[in-house]
Amino acid sequence: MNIPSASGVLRLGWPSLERLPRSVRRPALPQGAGSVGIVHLGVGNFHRAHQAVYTEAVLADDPGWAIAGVSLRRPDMHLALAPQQGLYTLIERSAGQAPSVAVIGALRSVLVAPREPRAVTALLADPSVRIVSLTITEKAYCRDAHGGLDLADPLVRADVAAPRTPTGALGYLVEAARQRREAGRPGFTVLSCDNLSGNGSITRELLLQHALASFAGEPQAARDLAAWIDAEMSFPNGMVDRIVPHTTDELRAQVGELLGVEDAAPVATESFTQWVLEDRFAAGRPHWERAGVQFVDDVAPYEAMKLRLLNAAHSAIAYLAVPAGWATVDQAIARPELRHLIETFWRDEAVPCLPAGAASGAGEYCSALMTRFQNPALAHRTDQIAMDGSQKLPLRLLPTVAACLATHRPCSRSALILAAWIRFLGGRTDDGRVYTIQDPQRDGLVEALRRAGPSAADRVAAMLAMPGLTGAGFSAGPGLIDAITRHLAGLDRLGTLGWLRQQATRQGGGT
Ligand code: CS2
Repeated sequence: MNIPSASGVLRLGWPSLERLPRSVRRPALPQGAGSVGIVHLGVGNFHRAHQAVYTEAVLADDPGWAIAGVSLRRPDMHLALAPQQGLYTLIERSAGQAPSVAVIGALRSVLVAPREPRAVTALLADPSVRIVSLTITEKAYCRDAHGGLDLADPLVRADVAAPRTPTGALGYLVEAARQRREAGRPGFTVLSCDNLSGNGSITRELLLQHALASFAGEPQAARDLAAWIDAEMSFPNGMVDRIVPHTTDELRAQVGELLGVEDAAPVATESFTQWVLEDRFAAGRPHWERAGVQFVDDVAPYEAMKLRLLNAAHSAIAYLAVPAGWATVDQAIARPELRHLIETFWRDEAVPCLPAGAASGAGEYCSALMTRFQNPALAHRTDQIAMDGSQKLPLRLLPTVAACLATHRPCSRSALILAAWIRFLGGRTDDGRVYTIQDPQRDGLVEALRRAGPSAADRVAAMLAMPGLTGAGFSAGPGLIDAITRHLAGLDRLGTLGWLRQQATRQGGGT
């Protein structure tokens, strides 16, 4: 049955595939072929443009690894994809190249956990599922200021209090493990695809803590479950990389025109893509190496390079661009003053502070990054990257700051980025327009800034005192505090562009 959309245009789906232009790549397997071997928690655009695409590329040879998606909160993805039988358009756009368009069939369904929690646990406990992958964003790992499981987090508290009816990702994984163990079924691989350094190791640690806390009333059972998880499941570390903007109405309209049918959830991305994984899979894996996944013994150098160069620069761009009113990354980086900041941040602070083993090839890596940031075809919004700074900055920027401090290296650019974040939290552009701040710690941050008042020094002190921001092993000394304060006062006084200009014309500039 062809499903017409509200506008009367035919909807993307198996029946309408034959109408698509020849140039559009079709799904690897015919309708209904293959079976689910992966459950993915957190089906957003990143998953659909990254892991699902690698999987799609090998499904013809490996048909047992199709993906069942789970949304842990909102029904949007289910609502968009169910009428399309899970199919969606992937459009790869790079500057000066014709876009490449494909319909992806690897994602078979999307369950909405709050609506069908039992179906989700049953799926996770099904022995044909051998990998459970995650893109749940940094905040959903529920870590405390020291990186352990935050037992005070409302999600963790609820799941620990009622472990058989979980709501959070960790709670679901614990319950799946418990059910599998009880039923004598094998464990599975948990594959974190979020931007945390040591994402697999962190997930393992949090899951063990969650399991122990969940059955704290039966200590022996809790220990047995944790031991089973440790023995039967695996948690490879991985580095994922692809820039994937949110879907806009404009993209939907463009894809509709290109395809001649309507897709409610197309996803656009760049042609660049990278996935580096440790090859520790408890119950097998697809032949992802055939699709370009790099399997290595140690992901840490790749992760450090990506988080501290790409993601840190992204956040720097976002916190300067949003107050300046530069809507997209390519627009922002076209400003020579901002480009200068990013290039000197890389050259003088981030690259020299990379751990041994990560720095080789950093020069070429940075120039390739600049080209990716300049891609005008992506229209990657700066307010998308600006979300959740309290969760992201400790992972992507603070390791560089900590390494600079430890080696007595000036870190004025990092200080400027931190100042930009504090100013961004003020919620007003340079010309006084109000914007929304999205951050799980928003209320606390905004309230702390309000109490601090207008003085730059007081605002910096208030932010550095926030639990979790600076985390374990990092303490800002007077030099760094002064540098952040000077940049914040400068941004307040001259506005984003004025202050960046002044900085760009100065040479050096230590903390
Ligand atoms: C970005 C990332 O929004 C953000 O925080 O820095 O999503 C970034 O685009 C990806 O990590 C690129 O691989």
